[in-house]
Amino acid sequence: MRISKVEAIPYAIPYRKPLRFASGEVHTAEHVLVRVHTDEGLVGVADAPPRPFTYGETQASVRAVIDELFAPALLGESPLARQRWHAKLHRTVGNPVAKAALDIAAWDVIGQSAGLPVTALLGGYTDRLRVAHMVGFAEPAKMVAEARRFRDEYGITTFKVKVGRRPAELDIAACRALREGLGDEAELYIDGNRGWSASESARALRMMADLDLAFAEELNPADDVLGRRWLVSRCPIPFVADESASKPAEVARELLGGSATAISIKTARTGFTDSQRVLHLCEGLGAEVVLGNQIDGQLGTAASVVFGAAFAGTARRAAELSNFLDMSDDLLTEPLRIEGGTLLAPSAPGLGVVIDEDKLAHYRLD
Ligand code: MUC
Ligand code: MG
Repeated sequence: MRISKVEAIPYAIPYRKPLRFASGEVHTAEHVLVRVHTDEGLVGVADAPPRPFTYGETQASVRAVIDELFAPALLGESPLARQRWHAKLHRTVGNPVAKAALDIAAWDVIGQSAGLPVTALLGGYTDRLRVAHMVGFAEPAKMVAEARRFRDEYGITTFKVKVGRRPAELDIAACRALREGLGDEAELYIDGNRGWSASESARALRMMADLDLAFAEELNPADDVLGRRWLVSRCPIPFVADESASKPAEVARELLGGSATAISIKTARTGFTDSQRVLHLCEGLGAEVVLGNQIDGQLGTAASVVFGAAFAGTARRAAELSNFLDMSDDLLTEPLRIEGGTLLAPSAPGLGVVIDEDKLAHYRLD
């Protein structure tokens, strides 16, 4: 079986409600649907959600790098020869989201050809994950109302709160309101998306010391490695690297250098192959992992749950899988459903999802 065609299809679906955070805001899912075809007629799919403010990739750049550089490298290769074609892709240092989507789409093909769900092929640990919801910037009362709605409608009790505004009192008030509004049983953690300096972060953590936060994620600039090491040395809770550890080598650097104690794994940037490498590094180095969200739609969320359910390390805690619920529409024929605070991994072969061709025709931009 050989890869015979690779498609990179740009599409746009508006959000009902934008997500705002310290490094940017997202109003429309301007993503790229990636399809890997084989000479045996199988088609694997994956979503590439460009995040210009994080990795510098845009919808146009994802499409161009796939069409001009990565697709030619994959054509004629066996989808199974992952280490072979990964070696070609990784000659390019950047473009993580484009590479990850190709990896996931190839795994979809592999699963379909084996007649097995990819989650079983990867590890088969469980069939579901507990869900955490990411709450973006708003007035504290609105943030509490949103979290309560997700708790009451979907059974979600873990919330990641976006912080990193100035003055930090804005975020401290929001976190306090969430703790008071949700009670002790809710699990809360914060993500600064690099918005504060190391000393501002330390001060904010001190002022929130009574809020029982589970984690703090990427509070200061990703390049401020020494500042983060200083911060981590006085942080009483696990400190999650997200943007500062977007690939396996950076994960090793951050953990061994003492500038992170936990890692966010995002399949949208490390696919399945490199997400496994990240997970195994974390297991070896004794770091917890959080299955993160890159503001994914349903297709990206399906990939996250397929990966996360495969391993004990990623299934241990609630995974960020719910922000697709804020999109006005999506591309799958069978919508993902969060019930009782959990999301099931699709059980059909491959990724187990089917693209609705009418919706794709409606939302595609090419
Ligand atoms: C997160 O964890 O930071 C916001 C920006 C991005 O790339 O992902 C989201 C969530
Ligand atoms: Mg983050």
